[in-house]
Amino acid sequence: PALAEDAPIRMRTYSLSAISPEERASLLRRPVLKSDEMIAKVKPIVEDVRKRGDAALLELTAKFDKAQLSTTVEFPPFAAESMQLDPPVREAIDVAYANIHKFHAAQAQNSTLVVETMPGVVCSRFARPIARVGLYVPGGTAILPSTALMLGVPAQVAGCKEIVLATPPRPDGTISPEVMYVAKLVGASAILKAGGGQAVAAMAYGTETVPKVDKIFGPGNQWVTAAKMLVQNDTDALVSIDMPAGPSEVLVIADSTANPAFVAADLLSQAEHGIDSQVVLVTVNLSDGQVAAIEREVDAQAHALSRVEILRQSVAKSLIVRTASPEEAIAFSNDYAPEHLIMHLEDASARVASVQNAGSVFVGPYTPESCGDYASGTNHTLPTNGYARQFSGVNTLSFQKHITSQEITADGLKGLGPVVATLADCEGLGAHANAVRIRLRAMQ
Ligand code: HSO
Ligand code: ZN
Repeated sequence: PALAEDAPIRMRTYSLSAISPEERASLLRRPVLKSDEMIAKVKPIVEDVRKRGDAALLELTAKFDKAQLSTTVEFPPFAAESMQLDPPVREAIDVAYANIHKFHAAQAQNSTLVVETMPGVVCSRFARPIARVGLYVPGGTAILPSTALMLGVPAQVAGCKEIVLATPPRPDGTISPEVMYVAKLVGASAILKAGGGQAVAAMAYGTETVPKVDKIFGPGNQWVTAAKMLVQNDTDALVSIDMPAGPSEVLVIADSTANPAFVAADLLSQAEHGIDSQVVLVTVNLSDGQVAAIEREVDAQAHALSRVEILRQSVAKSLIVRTASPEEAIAFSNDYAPEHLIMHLEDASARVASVQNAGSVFVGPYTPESCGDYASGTNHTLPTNGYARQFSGVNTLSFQKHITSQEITADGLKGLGPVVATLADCEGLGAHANAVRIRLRAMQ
């Protein structure tokens, strides 16, 4: 139902001390994502691209993106006219690129781990880049050069040989100059002008012109997510994905030292992403008046923002949870496992130690999530939907895999061989035992 234009933009409020364990559990749950249904819907699209390749891709791009293309892929060098930017924008992208590069280069694991587990038994582990990666940069209601940076820089730093950047074209068939400029900076080897499930399918299987990739990264709408899940489960595609994605989220913890205007601004910055964005404010020992001050700020700032229509809907679905201590607030946050956690707390730095589940943490009054979204250096592709319990955000290691290796000396085998032969006998695997004993005998 349409919400009245002059209606206050406000969240629902709960007190943790006044609700049942069942109600608390329901506050932790995200709206159900119907992944089975979406996978069934996207399947014909994925199949079509797998079977008919470029022809299907061109038809689907004409249908969904209203762009009539003669070819969906562009290879470097990309035309300078396609990336003309105002100098301040270009300089801002350059600073963001440098910071993200610095932080992600520091994460690369380039040294070999070597451990002698027993005398003469040396085990090692080293990293290699995933050779071919596909990066999905969403189109939709906002252009997202920042997402191109967040996926492209770690791919570049990890040393991936082929970097295919997919993004839906504009109706005139072009890609935004900001995204094109980032594609050049990160050394993309191809631009796929397609979106949705069709782009994912093209990268998973390859087409006449689209290079097949080994791993697909990036956020996207339900179609993109469903297609990623589908191709990941197809052994013919032989492709993996970064993580399951859902609508964006932030959880903000605020005590009485928090500036209500800053808190409201942080909530709204995440709420503007889409009508399904989740924002949660967890207050610590705030009086009714202090909570009301934040609510007034949310309402006032929201009405002055360009995406007020999105905010009206996302804020209405959002929560305020009142707690009586920082421990209780952080425990709630750990159970919620937010994509982003912002701490407006007196002793915010010291409290980070008690964070168990979150995609990325923003500490203290001068650390808006916006900085991590764009340019401080951390990645903004983060686990949503509670997946911060078991997933890390995208990072340099997401673009590398590890190979283990071992080298055993003759003396080493004299020590370890009998152990292995005993275990092989115990499993009834005589050939395994034999591969050891044949050597032990030869050494006698
Ligand atoms: N907050 C988003 C990332 C983003 N913000 C892109 C602005 N541009 C991830 O949840
Ligand atoms: Zn954002």
